[in-house]
Amino acid sequence: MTKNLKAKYMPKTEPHHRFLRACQGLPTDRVPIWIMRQAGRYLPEYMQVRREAGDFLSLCKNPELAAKVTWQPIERFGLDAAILFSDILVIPEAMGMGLNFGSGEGPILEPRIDAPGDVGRLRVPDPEKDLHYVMDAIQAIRALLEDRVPLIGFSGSPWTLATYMVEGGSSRTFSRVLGMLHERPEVMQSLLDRLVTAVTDYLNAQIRHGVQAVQIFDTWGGVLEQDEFLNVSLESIQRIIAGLDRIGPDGMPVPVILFAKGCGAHLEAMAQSGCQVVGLDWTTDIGQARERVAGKVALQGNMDPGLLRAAPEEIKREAERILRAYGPHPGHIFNLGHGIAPDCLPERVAVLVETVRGFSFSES
Ligand code: 1CP
Repeated sequence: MTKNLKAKYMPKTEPHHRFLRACQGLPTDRVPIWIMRQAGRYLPEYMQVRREAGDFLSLCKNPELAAKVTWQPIERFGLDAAILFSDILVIPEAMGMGLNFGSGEGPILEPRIDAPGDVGRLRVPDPEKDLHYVMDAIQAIRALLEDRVPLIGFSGSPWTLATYMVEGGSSRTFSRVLGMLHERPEVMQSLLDRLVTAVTDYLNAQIRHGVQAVQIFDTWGGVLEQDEFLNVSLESIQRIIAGLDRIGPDGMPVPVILFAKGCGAHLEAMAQSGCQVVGLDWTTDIGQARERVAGKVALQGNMDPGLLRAAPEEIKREAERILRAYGPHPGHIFNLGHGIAPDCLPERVAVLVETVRGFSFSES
């Protein structure tokens, strides 16, 4: 009797989805897989919905269509997690910047941030109001998923968002944003501080509305010199993680995944940031990475996205090499080391997913 009562009223803290279990380092029946940028231009069905929406940003702002494209790669490949269809740059837009995804040449943010007064004019968004379309999309996606797979929410890191805001878009040299960091560090710090508040509020709102894990993308962390990565980018990420509500509305823990591209040298520091999972790009050996952080965090990754252009046998061989390099330990989530390219063939993605889903250590 006491036992039954206990079973009924104890909070359920052990998830059943293999992706969420792997995030917590719990054993799984097989290694879960999802793919960064899994919903996108390489899928003909995505292009069709994008045409229906008119353009990319209108698609992000239409909750029903955003839910539809979130579901497409799950349905096609049988992936183990869905990721909210949105973009990291909706935050600078909600802070008051103009955002345009021009055809071809990448995003444009204007007017770019330069003077201290520009930072002062940026508002800290109220996610329920200024980003309500994201919250509506989360609810629409959860309804469509029917708990078949968990939903990952996300944000860019303050440093990565700052690169786009100061450069006015994508960059190859990062000269303006690095110039601000070195020559006017106080302006950079005030921008990062504002972004820490904005991102913390935004991720907490995503959690309240039903995302079951969150990923922080520090795509451009690797542009920074070593101490700068730790003191500038990772420091601001740590403040965000410390401010997150770590239990979702369903009473389950909400794991945090930290993906910082080009930052494999800082694995130990990232593992101490408060996150549960570190995402690796393809330049670090995942077996060695596991030895460096075993028991502290789970690892996500880390196949070179360029290898999806290789022949099917080579894709299979590489996926199996990564699975064996990590070994038969809990806490591995298979993924690419960065987002999938728009020219990738969906059939090659299917080869990868089937390889991971069919892999078992007992047969190897
Ligand atoms: O349809 C289109 O033409 C738009 C292409 C596209 C898509 C599908 C962009 C433009 N963003 C997205 C969606 C997106 N972006 C998702 C959700 C989809 C999914 O993962 O299934 C996510 C998580 C992002 C995150 C994002 N946007 C990052 C971090 C991840 C990464 O790849 O490093 C970054 C840096 C962006 C900025 C961005 N968005 C889009 C472009 C062209 C860019 C610039 C990239 C650059 O500067 O190189």
